[in-house]
Amino acid sequence: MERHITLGEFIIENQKDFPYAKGELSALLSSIRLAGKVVNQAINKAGLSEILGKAGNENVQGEDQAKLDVMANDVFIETLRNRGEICGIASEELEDYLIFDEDMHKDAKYIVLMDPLDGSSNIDVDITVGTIFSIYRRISKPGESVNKEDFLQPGENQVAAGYIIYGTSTILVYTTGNGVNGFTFDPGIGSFFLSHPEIKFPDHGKIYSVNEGNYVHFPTGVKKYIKWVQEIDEKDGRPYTSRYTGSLVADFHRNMLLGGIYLYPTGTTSPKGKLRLLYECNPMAFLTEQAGGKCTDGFTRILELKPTELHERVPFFCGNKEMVEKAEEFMRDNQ
Ligand code: P6P
Repeated sequence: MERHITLGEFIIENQKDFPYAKGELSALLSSIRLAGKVVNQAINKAGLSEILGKAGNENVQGEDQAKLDVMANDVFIETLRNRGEICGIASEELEDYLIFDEDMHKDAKYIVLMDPLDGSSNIDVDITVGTIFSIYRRISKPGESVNKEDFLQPGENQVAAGYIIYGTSTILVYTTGNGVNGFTFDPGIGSFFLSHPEIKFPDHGKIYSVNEGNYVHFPTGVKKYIKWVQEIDEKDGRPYTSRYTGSLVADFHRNMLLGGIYLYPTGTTSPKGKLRLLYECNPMAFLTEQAGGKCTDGFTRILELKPTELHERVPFFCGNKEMVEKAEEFMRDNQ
């Protein structure tokens, strides 16, 4: 009988994996776990509580904010503010970063970057959405003021990253650099239980995820890759299957479990691609590499990119190593 340990037990058993193993990881992840439970409950009853629809304002991306976007952002910020380990937060939903400067934060070592509710355009039509988070050690010294450089670190500096997928079940998936593990929420008990130990991309993938509505705007290399995956080649299992939900967390989770590639290339409507380097690409890239996959902007490893601004966007090629390398080959040959 497989032992179903809770997320809390798992974190404590693996505390040694986290730098300064003085319980910081436990505290950080337990606040993310708590906020995830609150957001999960709000999402599950959104249709009944007048919390669907637009909040009537735009976020820094110029996108209509859904009421649940705002709610999720507030829940994570307030829950994380209650931790002494965190000195600041940057969120896809906020123009600038937030500094936590109460006394309890003065010796804090960590910062959190997050997309509190990714894929929120799907909320009103009951399609899976997710929360994405990254944890970094601050660069400024405890006691110094938190500054923008703390938030503009390359993704390879992440000490932890993960997501919560609010789907047919709610699963928290995270890594601290020692593999990827998934925990399914049992609402009857109110705990997350280890359900997906040591997740790895399968050796071969046959799923491609891209919004082909933007095909005419894609770089030639992507157009040729898409035509290649649609050719008949029984030995190679082509044509591959197209699966695209409009929710990165849902497409990523499925592709990591079943094998696949997710692409958000450049296009005239998104000259640098749509996905945000800090809040979507870096955490997913950390998870990808820890699960044996590959994640680049078509040419360069995502985790090595040096951010220059909080909301910068980059092209995103993410998934099975051999699938990403094939797409990169088309990009190289068609520059
Ligand atoms: P499009 C959601 O807004 C998101 O950031 C990802 O979750 C999703 O994969 C992508 O954008 C969808 O973008 O342009 O295809 O609707």
